Amino acid sequence: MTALFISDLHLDDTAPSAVDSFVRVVGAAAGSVERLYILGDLFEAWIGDDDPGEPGRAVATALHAAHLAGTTIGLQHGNRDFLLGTDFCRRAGAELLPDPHVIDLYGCAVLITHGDRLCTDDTDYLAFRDQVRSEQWQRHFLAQDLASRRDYAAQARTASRASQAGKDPDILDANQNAIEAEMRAAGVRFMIHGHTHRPAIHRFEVEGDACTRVVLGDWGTTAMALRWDSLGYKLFDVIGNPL
Ligand SMILES: [Mn+2]
Repeated sequence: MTALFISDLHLDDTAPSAVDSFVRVVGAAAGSVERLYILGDLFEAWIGDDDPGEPGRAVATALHAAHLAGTTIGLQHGNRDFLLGTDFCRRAGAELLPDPHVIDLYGCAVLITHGDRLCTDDTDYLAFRDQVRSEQWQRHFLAQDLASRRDYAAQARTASRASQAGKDPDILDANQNAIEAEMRAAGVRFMIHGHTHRPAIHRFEVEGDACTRVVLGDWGTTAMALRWDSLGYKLFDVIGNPL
């Protein structure tokens, strides 16, 4: 069994080369990787499954081909594409997973999450998150026409950039207490997440137990992904190195 974990592709129609990289990686994974996990922010923005535009179509087509080749695809929401729904997942042959979610890898219980919930020092963001994850907000948003939703998404992105630029970088990182609380609550000693774009393998102790936290990287000219098979796991550049 081989599992591949990726996140933070932030695909949109302004950077077709990133979509091409994704399609290439998924094509190489198809059939040879048994489980592909996408831990959020596959898209830079998602305004609803009824948006007919690229890159949603190209991504769904590539994922569905991998699904048909025997790769199980698990998808989590990120803070940018939290409106990805059942219709997109059906087209992509993917399963929408809850966040957080615990999976079993060779007998090791591993918690997977996008990671934004761990950034507990960023209280403005967590308040915004609560608002946009409410059913009422989402129903109201999705009832608007596509042009209005597109305008809102563009404004939200500009506001998010401005807000992040004024914050101490430490505030935007995962909080160690939140990480440990999450691991204790789930009863795991291994966690994989994305979101912060700070790829690394962190080792620490919780209640005397050795714990590991793997952070995946965002996609640019390189993309740090995690591969896990019977020999162990490694964080590597999935764009520069064939699978
Ligand atoms: Mn994110």
